[in-house]
Amino acid sequence: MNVSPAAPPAVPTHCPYCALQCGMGLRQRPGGEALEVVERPGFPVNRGALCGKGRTAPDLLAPGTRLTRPLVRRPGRGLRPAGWDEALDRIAHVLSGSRDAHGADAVAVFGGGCLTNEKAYALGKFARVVLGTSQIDYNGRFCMSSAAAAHQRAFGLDRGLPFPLDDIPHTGCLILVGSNLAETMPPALRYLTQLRANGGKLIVVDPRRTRTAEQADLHLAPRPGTDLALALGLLHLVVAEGRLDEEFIAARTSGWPEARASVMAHWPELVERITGVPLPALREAVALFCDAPASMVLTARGPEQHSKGTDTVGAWVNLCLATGRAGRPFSGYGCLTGQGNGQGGREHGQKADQLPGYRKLDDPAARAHVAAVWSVDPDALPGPGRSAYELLDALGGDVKSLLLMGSNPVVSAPHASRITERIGALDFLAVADVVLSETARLADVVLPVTQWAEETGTTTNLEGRVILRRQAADPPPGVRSDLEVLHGLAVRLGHGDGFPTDPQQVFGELARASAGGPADYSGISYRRIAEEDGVFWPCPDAPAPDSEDGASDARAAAAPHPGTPRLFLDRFATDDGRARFVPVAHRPAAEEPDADFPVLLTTGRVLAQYQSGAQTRRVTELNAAAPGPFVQVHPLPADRLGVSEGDAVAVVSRRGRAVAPARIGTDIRPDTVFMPFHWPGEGRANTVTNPALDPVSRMPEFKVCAVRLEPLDGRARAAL
Ligand SMILES: Nc1nc2c(c(=O)[nH]1)N[C@H]1C(S)=C(S)[C@@H](COP(=O)(O)OP(=O)(O)OC[C@H]3O[C@@H](n4cnc5c(=O)[nH]c(N)nc54)[C@H](O)[C@@H]3O)O[C@H]1N2
Ligand SMILES: Nc1nc2c(c(=O)[nH]1)N[C@H]1C(S)=C(S)[C@@H](COP(=O)(O)OP(=O)(O)OC[C@H]3O[C@@H](n4cnc5c(=O)[nH]c(N)nc54)[C@H](O)[C@@H]3O)O[C@H]1N2
Ligand code: SF4
Ligand SMILES: [Mo]
Repeated sequence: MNVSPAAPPAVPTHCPYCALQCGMGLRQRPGGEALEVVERPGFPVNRGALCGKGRTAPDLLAPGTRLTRPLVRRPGRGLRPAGWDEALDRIAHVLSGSRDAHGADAVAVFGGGCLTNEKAYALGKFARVVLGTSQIDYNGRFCMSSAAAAHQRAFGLDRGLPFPLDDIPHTGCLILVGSNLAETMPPALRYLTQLRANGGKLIVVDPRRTRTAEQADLHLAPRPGTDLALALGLLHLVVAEGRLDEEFIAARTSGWPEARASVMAHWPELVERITGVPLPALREAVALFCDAPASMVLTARGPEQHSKGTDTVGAWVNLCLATGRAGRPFSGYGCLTGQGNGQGGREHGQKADQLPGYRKLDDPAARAHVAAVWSVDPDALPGPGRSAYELLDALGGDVKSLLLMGSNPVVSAPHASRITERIGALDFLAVADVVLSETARLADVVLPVTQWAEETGTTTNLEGRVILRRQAADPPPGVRSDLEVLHGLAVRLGHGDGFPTDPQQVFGELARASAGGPADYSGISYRRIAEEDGVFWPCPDAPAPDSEDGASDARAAAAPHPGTPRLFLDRFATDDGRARFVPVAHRPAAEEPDADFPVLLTTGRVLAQYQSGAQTRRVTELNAAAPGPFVQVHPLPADRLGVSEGDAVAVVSRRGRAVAPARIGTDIRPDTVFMPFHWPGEGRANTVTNPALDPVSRMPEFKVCAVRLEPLDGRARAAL
């Protein structure tokens, strides 16, 4: 009898891509080297479901797809393979030379939200302790920084969702603002389906009729860049219709009188004119939101990636506060974080103004605490540095050398031709990546690093749930982990002791550094994460708080802190425990249409590609599903231009032009075109986008700029 050997057990882990961090199992294919993905139905967030990116993620591990040897540039020529010692020696030599010649801030570090908590923590420590530079920031600045800033202002704490996704089906009405969940986090669609099955209502706010908008009871399609006016208009109607929750406002908030004044200046007819959303639809939205016993607002990049993103999110938060839809079960405001570790990546110190545990770099007590964990003098820690775009924009000026880990700004930064030129003006660029990205191609040294399935580490998903990615395969020879890279450089720069390569050891130090901070991980361990399907921060190293009736019997006192799935139910994280209304007023985008540039461009994502595409463009199945860029355009402007489906069109802004085939359909506003940003070359959307920054979050205006469309023969049709 032929008995086939039992399939090896699958290693429970998580997807390498987005912030949903879907649970998956990885196991060796029978008889083969390659890994296969199997369902992990027990993990609560996705219950086994995966999108195509998750399913095909093992393709990233294939030799030929990924880097396996360090590369070093021959002076004035191409990259050649090199040994690790040569590559690391070269980086250490040049970075210390830059520092000696031009000062510590001549060396910069740029990180990414794809890095595990351990890596993000080690990178921030490396910049401050080994390099002594203030010049560190990361791509999360381009992602959810506006929502993070608004969270801090209103609630005193920034965690993307203040409740688990599991709460969504139990709310009565959800307003989803500028999130195309159906393409950007497909397994999360089930929460919307359950919500509607339970009788709850879904409102989607998006200038395009997306696959997500198709699920909605009500779709509002505002002009890009007008969500601030929209939220103020809805709140105006709330006041006018007597729907305020005065009791909640009095008991749990501050600042309403000041906020009210600005709300009353945004009367509905004005808002209708600014946004293009008809008044009856505004009224219907208010009725759905307020008639429900509980309701939520979730924002994503649509309203956030603007030069007024922080105020816009503030306006949506105000709507929740004024109606008593925050700090209560199944109600509240949340932001759908984007990258795999977009949440944890913004907590542990790779951000320009930050120390681990979401501490502030300019807070003397925070400096003292973290300096003690790092065994350094607090006065030796540099101060806050520049934000991501400002840092990239300064390359080749006072910043001479850059170490980049986990980002591909040549494709993903706004005004990318300018940033590519600044990268070219550097004395020296070192890139650690898993693939030879467009940015790595410009480097002087490229370091091939291990990736998700080849290493262990934690990420923090969009709910604030700290989870564990486990190693499921050996890395190929020649590849080292980011932690090993930082260790190797630290040793060469005289700081060998502080940079262990074992992720669990790094996590232990991170947990201590975070103790007592807003994002307190000190009660979290790899063991607990494994046993509990993740642990929600804050989770101090302390006994469980007293039970509700105030009793604290010996057993409860001995139990560890359970973590915090739901925030703000008793108090907000501000000094007085009250949520703060912020008075905000609508203002135009940094660039409004005019005679020369009469159309609005907005940008975003498609299902099968991820971010700069550095990874997903290398996966055959995904590339077949989404092979290249396109310009989504309404038939009215297309007809006026004489453009048919598939015709190449140039999208021209004050910064440059991108060319891609037209995709014509009525699922977008006639005054707006949309481009995904996943591709380099002539179809690169970011050649065109506007780097105007939000004054608080320093978020660039990816989601709106003024353009004109030209059919490819160059005929400019300003008449559009
Ligand atoms: N397939 C895929 N999934 C991803 C990613 C990916 O690259 N590909 N990236 C991950 C990351 S890092 C992130 S940040 C998330 C992003 O997730 P999302 O925010 O869902 O993605 P986007 O496509 O950038 O933008 C969402 C929607 O905003 C709309 N929009 C544009 N301008 C405006 C506006 O002014 N107002 C409003 N209300 N809406 C507007 C767009 O039409 C778009 O449908 O996705 C994550 N998941
Ligand atoms: N026009 C426009 N531009 C945008 C946006 C938009 O909506 N419109 N969205 C913005 C947003 S929200 C984001 S998040 C950014 C993202 O844009 P990028 O910062 O470019 O993000 P990725 O493409 O994910 O690049 C990550 C790089 O790190 C590598 N990598 C992955 N894992 C690891 C690791 O563990 N270690 C190391 N060393 N490298 C690793 C990948 O191979 C890849 O090359 O794009 C922004 N740009
Ligand atoms: S939704 Fe996000 S985490 Fe889940 S499988 Fe797709 S890319 Fe991975
Ligand atoms: Mo993002």
